[in-house]
Amino acid sequence: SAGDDFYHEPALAYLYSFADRTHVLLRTVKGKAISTYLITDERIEMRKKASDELFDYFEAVLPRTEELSYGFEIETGEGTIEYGNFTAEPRELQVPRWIFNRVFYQIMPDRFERDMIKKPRGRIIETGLGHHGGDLAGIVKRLGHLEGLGVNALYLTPIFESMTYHGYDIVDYFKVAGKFGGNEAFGELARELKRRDIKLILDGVFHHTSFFHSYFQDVVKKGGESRYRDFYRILKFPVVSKDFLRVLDSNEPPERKYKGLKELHQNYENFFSVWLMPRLNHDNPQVREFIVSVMKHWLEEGADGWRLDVAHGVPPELWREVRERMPEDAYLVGEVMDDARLWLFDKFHGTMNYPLYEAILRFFVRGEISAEEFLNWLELLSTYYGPAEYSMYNFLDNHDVERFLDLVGDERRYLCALAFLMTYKGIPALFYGDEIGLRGIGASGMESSRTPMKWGKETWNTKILRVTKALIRLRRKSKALQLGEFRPLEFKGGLLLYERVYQNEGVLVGINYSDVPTAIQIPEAYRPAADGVSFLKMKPWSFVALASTI
Ligand code: ARE
Repeated sequence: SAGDDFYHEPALAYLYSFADRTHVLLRTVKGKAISTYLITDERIEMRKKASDELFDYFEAVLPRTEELSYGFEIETGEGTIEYGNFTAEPRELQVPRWIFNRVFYQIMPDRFERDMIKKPRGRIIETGLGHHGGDLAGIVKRLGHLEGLGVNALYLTPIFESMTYHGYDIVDYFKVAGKFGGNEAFGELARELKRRDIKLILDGVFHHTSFFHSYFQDVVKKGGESRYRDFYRILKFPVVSKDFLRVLDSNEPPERKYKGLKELHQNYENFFSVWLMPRLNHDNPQVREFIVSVMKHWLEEGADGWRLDVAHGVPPELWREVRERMPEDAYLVGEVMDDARLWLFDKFHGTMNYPLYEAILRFFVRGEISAEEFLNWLELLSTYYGPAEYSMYNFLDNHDVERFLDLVGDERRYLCALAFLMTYKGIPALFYGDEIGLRGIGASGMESSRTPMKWGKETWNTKILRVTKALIRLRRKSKALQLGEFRPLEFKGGLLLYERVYQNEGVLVGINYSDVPTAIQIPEAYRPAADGVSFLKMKPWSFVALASTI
């Protein structure tokens, strides 16, 4: 029956409105439909958008409408089939309006800039390349650099009291770390950012706390008698052995000590077997209250949103509750490593877009997929996320992955990928140092990207800086790039050619990601922006972006 071969429901992400468009999607069993039509007052041919192993997805994009009565006509090998009869209001996601014209800049405070001379450091744990001494006053000092670059939103990795340089082991959620300048420095930073209209999101580490958080310390000391015993996922009391505590308090050199601790058994759940990071018990309503109170507090103190660490390791329902209880204009971004559908729509406004990053790696870095396959991947993600795509946090770089420039090894390739990021749907984000061509350090694995920022201009890659600035400027002034429909024109071999369209504004983007020159055809509407030519030559590893009234 039609019901088995074809599928549509008048709900996300099959029927939705975003900006000036309404989108209607239809899923068909792979290979079944030759062409499909959306039947409203008109008969509109739907575009085949993507395919996966089981299905093909078709889409019609219409001028925005508040209500739609429609059905489908499907041409198959065995004749034409009519499917569905719906009347529905396309859904629209509620997201903070301010996010769309933003370009994020991510900073790991320890590695950016140091300004205060003397700071209390307290107890520290040395890992990786250790503490470099950056602080919040250092960020304030360099806000001119951010403004010059054109970024207008900031994501800071954890700034609260902790013992490591990275700060993912929080001991006090209501105190900005002394090593970063404390609450006072935060107030100053928040004020300076507001003055410059730069939004701020903080890193919320609520999957686990530090071993040294007072709640967990209470459990370590009092065991089953602790009032915080249900804050964590304890397997057995005592949570650590006497041996563990003895090694912990010993004067052994850090490396020996932490290796020793790692080998000693622990009776609690944690983050990836890291003893320092005991996992919170998210089923406990008190833990939920705690999370909500911390998040609200820092929004009141001047933050504009949160990036939620290991969000995929926390039950999605908790994030729905959080979403309901936060102010509507707080941007909530979850760290979700793969398919994020469970965590979007009524939970996070966006997630760190790892599936997009994976597609980018396969096309731009590893050359494993052709432009055609890259497009299919993009369009599949689009069928999964629908309108949420526009509020995803998109990146080429962050503190957990190798620097993109190191991965592609060449500035032209890097800039092609950056051009894609800045002209695609979703909120683009840079990682500090990307703009100057900062390279990774020889640290192991994921910490390699955390090179201290270089402030000596003689070390900067000025081409990368210039092009990055130009791309940010283009992104910020173009509603088409922020809100517009994505229209693929030609994806072939190493060539990506597409349009972004919003109202009467269009941007044409061509990326020649190959070692041979090519030429692209310029659609009529963009010719004035291309000095009248109808073909444009493109060098190897180059891109072009033309903005025009269409
Ligand atoms: C440090 C070292 C590591 C070492 C680890 C254990 O850097 O090389 O393996 O210690 O000894 C923070 C610090 C890290 C630190 C870590 C533990 O930034 O430097 O590691 O704490 O002390 C998974 C998670 C994902 C997580 C990444 C890192 O799913 O949530 O791993 N990302 C967040 C933050 C991190 C942070 C933490 C979580 C902990 O962004 O910076 O680490 O609060 C595949 C898997 C993913 C996996 C990913 C990376 O894609 O599918 O699940 O992500 O690989 O390993």
